[in-house]
This record gives sequence, C-alpha cells and structure tokens, in this order.
Amino acid sequence: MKIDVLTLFPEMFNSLNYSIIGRAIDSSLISINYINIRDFSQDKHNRVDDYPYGGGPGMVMKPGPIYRALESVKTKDSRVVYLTPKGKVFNQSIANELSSEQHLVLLCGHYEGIDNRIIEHYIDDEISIGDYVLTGGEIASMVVIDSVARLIPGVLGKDESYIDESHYNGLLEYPQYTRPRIFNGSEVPDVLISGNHKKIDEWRKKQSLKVTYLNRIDLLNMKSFSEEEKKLLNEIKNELEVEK
Ligand code: 6GU
Repeated sequence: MKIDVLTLFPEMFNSLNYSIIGRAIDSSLISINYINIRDFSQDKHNRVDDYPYGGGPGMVMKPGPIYRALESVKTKDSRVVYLTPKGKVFNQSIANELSSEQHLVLLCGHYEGIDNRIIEHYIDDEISIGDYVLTGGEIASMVVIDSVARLIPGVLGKDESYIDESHYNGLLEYPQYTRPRIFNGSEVPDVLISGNHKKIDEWRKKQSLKVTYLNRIDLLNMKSFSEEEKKLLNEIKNELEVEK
C-alpha cells in the first residue's frame, strides 16, 4: 500500500518509523510519503491560511495549496481521506475497508478547518478518531495509518495474530498473563496452567464476555449470542450479583 500524507507538519510523523510499522516500511510492505502543503503556497509569504468569510474566530486553510498538493499525488485509484472531528467515527470495520486500498491520501487539517470547497469536490471520506477535539489531523492520521497498516498481509508476524484481539469479533480481548506465576503475591489463574485447551478456550470466552459486559455494554448490545455465550453471560451476571 502507498500512503501520501498532506500536512503542514511532516516531522510529527517520525514516530511511525519504529516497531511494527517501522519494519513494514523498511520491508516495503507500505510506503509513506509526506507532502508539505506549505510547499504549494503561491503566496510570497508562503501563507496557507486566511480569515473566514462571514467573520468569526480562527483561520481557515486556503483551498489553493491543498488542491495543488492533492493534484501532485492523486491518481484514479486514490482514496482521499480528510481527518476532521466532523467526520464519521473511525472503527475497526473502516480500518479493514481502508486496508484493501492501493493508495490512500490522508489530508490533515489545522486551524478552524479547511475551505469547504475542497471537502465538497476532492474528498472521498471524512474521518474522526473519536468524540474529542485535537489541535490538528496529524495524530488522527497516525492512528489511521497504524491501525490500517497492521492489517496488511505480512505486516504482523505470524505470532502477532489479530484473530482473538479486542474489537475483532465484537468482544474485548480476554486477560493475558506471562511469567512469573506469582507476582507480588498474585497468582496466574490455575486453568491457564492446566494444559486443558478446551477449558482454556471456555475460560477465555467467558473472560471476553465479562470485560465487554463491564466496560463496553454498547458492544454487547449489538451482538447476537450463541447458546454457549448466553449460558456464560448468565453465569457472569450471577457471579457479579454475588460479589455485590
Ligand atoms: Cl481527525 N482531527 C481533529 N483535529 N480532532 C479530532 C479528530 C481529527 N478526531 C477526533 N478529534
């Protein structure tokens, strides 16, 4: 996958050169280009923003520099995404969808936003990473890149499977433990040391249901349950009732 990032702050993206995404770049599974929108200003002061028509606080990014920056990278196969708190809220299913694209163009906004004619005519998707406001689209863009890149075949090692993890099957991930078996007096659950894989799978399924029930009831309400899951959920509710 090729990714072009249009930004006023290319240096902010240095953190992507580490760990799994860094390796994916080194091994050419993804290639990321950074385009500084300021390089496309035609103003003698290199200005990229201006006052809003109609008045009001803040500055708006001018359409010209963004348009020329977009035109410098866009092909007929590009998917152009604008990162904005006004966008559709990003989730795992959007990450899956974007991970099959050949070419992503990520536009990072700043100030009070960008001239709306860019959004109307040159943007395919507007994406927000959640219901809070950031100072610009750069960090949001890195969130999208990380979550999309790790879904590309070969990016995760074969031991870094994403089959069981949080948000894959609509449930949050079960708890994990490693050595030592006793840490500050607290023991690893016996079942994980039993070697009984059927029991381990059932324990993990129940723990997934439990953490989802406790932290993200909204996710559970969207799910349909197997008979086994209904039984486990009833056990969880009864156990929590006893603890009260
Ligand atoms: Cl994509 N941009 C900004 N500026 N703030 C955000 C966001 C994006 N997503 C959530 N908050």
